[in-house]
Amino acid sequence: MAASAYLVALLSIASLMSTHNGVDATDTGITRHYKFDIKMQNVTRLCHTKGIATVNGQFPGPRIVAREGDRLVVKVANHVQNNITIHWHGIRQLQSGWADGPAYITQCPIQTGQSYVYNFTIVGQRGTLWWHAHISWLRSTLYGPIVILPKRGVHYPFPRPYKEVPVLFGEWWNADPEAVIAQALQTGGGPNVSDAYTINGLPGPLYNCSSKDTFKLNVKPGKTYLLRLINAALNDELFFSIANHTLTVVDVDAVYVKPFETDVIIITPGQTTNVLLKTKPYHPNATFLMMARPYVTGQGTFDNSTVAGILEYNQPPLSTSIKKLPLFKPSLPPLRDTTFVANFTSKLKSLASAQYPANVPQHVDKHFFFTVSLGTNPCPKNQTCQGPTNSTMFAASVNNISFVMPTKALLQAYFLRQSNGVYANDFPSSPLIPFNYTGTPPNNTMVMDETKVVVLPFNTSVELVMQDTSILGAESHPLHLHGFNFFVVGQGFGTFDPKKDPAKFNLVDPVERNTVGVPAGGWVAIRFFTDNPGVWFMHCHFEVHTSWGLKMAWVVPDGKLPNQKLPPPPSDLPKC
Ligand SMILES: *[C@@H]1O[C@H](CO)[C@@H](O)[C@H](O)[C@H]1NC(C)=O
Ligand SMILES: *[C@@H]1O[C@H](CO)[C@@H](O)[C@H](O)[C@H]1NC(C)=O
Ligand SMILES: *[C@@H]1O[C@H](CO)[C@@H](O)[C@H](O)[C@H]1NC(C)=O
Ligand SMILES: *[C@@H]1O[C@H](CO)[C@@H](O)[C@H](O)[C@H]1NC(C)=O
Ligand SMILES: *[C@@H]1O[C@H](CO)[C@@H](O)[C@H](O)[C@H]1NC(C)=O
Ligand SMILES: *[C@@H]1O[C@H](CO)[C@@H](O)[C@H](O)[C@H]1NC(C)=O
Ligand SMILES: *[C@@H]1O[C@H](CO)[C@@H](O)[C@H](O)[C@H]1NC(C)=O
Ligand SMILES: *[C@@H]1O[C@H](CO)[C@@H](O)[C@H](O)[C@H]1NC(C)=O
Ligand SMILES: *[C@@H]1O[C@H](CO)[C@@H](O)[C@H](O)[C@H]1NC(C)=O
Ligand SMILES: *[C@@H]1O[C@H](CO)[C@@H](O)[C@H](O)[C@H]1NC(C)=O
Ligand SMILES: *[C@@H]1O[C@H](CO)[C@@H](O)[C@H](O)[C@H]1NC(C)=O
Ligand SMILES: *[C@@H]1O[C@H](CO)[C@@H](O)[C@H](O)[C@H]1NC(C)=O
Ligand SMILES: [Cu+2]
Repeated sequence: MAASAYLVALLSIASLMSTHNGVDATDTGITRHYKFDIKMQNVTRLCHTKGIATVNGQFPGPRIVAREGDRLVVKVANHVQNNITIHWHGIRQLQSGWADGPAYITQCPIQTGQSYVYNFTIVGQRGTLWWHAHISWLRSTLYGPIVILPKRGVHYPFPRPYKEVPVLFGEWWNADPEAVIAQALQTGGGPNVSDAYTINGLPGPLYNCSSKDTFKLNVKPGKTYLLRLINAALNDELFFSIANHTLTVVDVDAVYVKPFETDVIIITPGQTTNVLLKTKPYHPNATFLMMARPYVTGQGTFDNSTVAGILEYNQPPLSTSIKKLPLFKPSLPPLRDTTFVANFTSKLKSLASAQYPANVPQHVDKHFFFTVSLGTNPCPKNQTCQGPTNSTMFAASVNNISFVMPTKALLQAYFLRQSNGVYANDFPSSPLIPFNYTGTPPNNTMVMDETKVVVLPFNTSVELVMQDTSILGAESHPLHLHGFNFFVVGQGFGTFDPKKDPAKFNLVDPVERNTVGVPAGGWVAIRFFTDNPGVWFMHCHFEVHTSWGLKMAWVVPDGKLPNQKLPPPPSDLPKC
């Protein structure tokens, strides 16, 4: 078994792709085994060498490749001093909530020397997802791609690419990110910003001492490449562009979209975007930079640097060498170009074809209105803090509740009917004290610190409007929902108007995804259907905001039918 697991892990996309034209349409999926050994590895970036937590010594971590319908069995063994969990970001986890991974939500952490087997199937998804650690800030180095190919014999709804390339954006700190967030939570201030962004772990030539650490994409003329873009950065939405090349967006968050062309992509942490890159018909006698840098909405300091990689055509004309070719740079939107972002997101639509329908809930059983916001907690009495004032610490909240992490896992507490003392069921469905959310902010910025959930009956269609607020400055928040995809039926700036705005909702072909940017000073409306029993985390995918409490959970009890029930926990589920 160990040998075959290793073999599967070594399979490249290319070798899987070679069987892609098979004719076996009755494929019901196979089981793919992976072994993830969490261990320290010394790596050097920006002339700093440090030990980082990795999977199997790789940074970024290993690529998981599977087909829609396959089962994944991943044994995670923890050989580092930190507690670890792994989350399979965007995987629906139908009836397999025990494998979802957020620490203290669906499981206790895998402690040093322990292991845990994540066992789940991929149902009805195709495209790119990713895995990452889901405890504290350890995902800064523990992340990797999940490539989901269509079922054997099923084609993409776009021309078959010549090659497929995962492109992961990350964020690098010379310091230990665990020390960075620990310091911020202690002082109440904003955490130190990163030292670089990375493409596939490499900062590239625009940073000091990093030009050899550059991601290079070697291409042939006249071919179509599928780039699987993943934003694994901790705290930054990113613009991305490749000089002199147009990209065609075909899939987001492992759901096909109506293709559209663009020179620039905006991608929030947690999101994935598959794009087709058509290379020039002839060798262009040039090389091209691909670059990413942040889209910024907040007031705080941020890492304003730029990561670059190189798009290089192979076999330059005999008379020239690659080094002598002219280099072109893409132009990226200004850091605060909200107009570009609104324009881009308005172009995202579900494919909504007969084969890939958009099953948008047309009626709503339960309505929710959540503010997503910054706020404050009081500074401990004997301390001077670095929050917005010296007597406050930064916090963040949903409906003014800053979620307090329990010390037992919610899913276990729910399943064993031991929620008493762990969590309460009375998370409010709308703010307790309404105000003009995008007008003059209230004087009192204090949050309530609680562990509360919403219980949603099985088979319920839910509409959730998420509203940013002006408390401590409007800022966009990439909200990620575990356990479900949702349809983004509407969004806008200012305060949501329940009388006028629903009339403009798109219930025909809205984009379906698992992470959506709530616009700075605006709102977004999503719909989803509770077809999955379990406890499902929802949180801002800016890690700093999650650390400050911008998170909550939904509890969905079992349905009546046998295939609507959560099975008992696996025997190796970690304890706490
Ligand atoms: C990393 O480097 C340190 C200091 O040079 C060394 O002690 C340690 O053994 C190295 N760790 C690994 C996993 O190579
Ligand atoms: C994974 O889950 C399936 C379905 O419950 C089960 O048949 C299989 O034995 C499990 N595999 C492992 C390695 O736990
Ligand atoms: C954060 O930055 C400050 C100022 O540069 C520095 O003194 C501090 O050590 C840094 N904190 C960490 C955890 O690296
Ligand atoms: C790249 O684009 C620039 C302007 O954006 C143009 O001047 C240049 O000729 C282009 N180069 C190639 C090789 O396409
Ligand atoms: C590239 O250079 C070669 C040889 O110098 C030349 O034949 C070719 O036309 C050039 N191609 C383009 C697109 O400029
Ligand atoms: C980034 O921020 C630093 C410090 O605020 C500033 O000096 C620099 O000009 C900024 N760089 C860019 C590209 O905006
Ligand atoms: C949106 O972007 C397209 C190009 O992609 C541009 O033609 C159009 O003018 C933009 N619309 C707005 C409102 O900025
Ligand atoms: C503040 O008081 C608490 C308990 O009274 C103590 O544990 C902590 O070390 C003190 N902190 C400072 C900065 O003095
Ligand atoms: C905290 O801020 C207040 C008001 O700005 C100021 O009067 C006070 O001296 C500050 N305290 C410390 C310890 O810096
Ligand atoms: C909320 O505040 C904004 C900005 O000041 C203002 O434009 C809007 O009219 C206010 N809305 C209501 C309902 O008062
Ligand atoms: C809020 O603060 C403003 C000025 O900072 C003050 O005029 C107003 O009375 C305060 N409102 C309340 C409810 O305390
Ligand atoms: C790891 O998790 C256990 C169980 O929640 C906890 O008791 C322990 O303090 C944690 N250890 C570290 C190093 O965080
Ligand atoms: Cu946020």
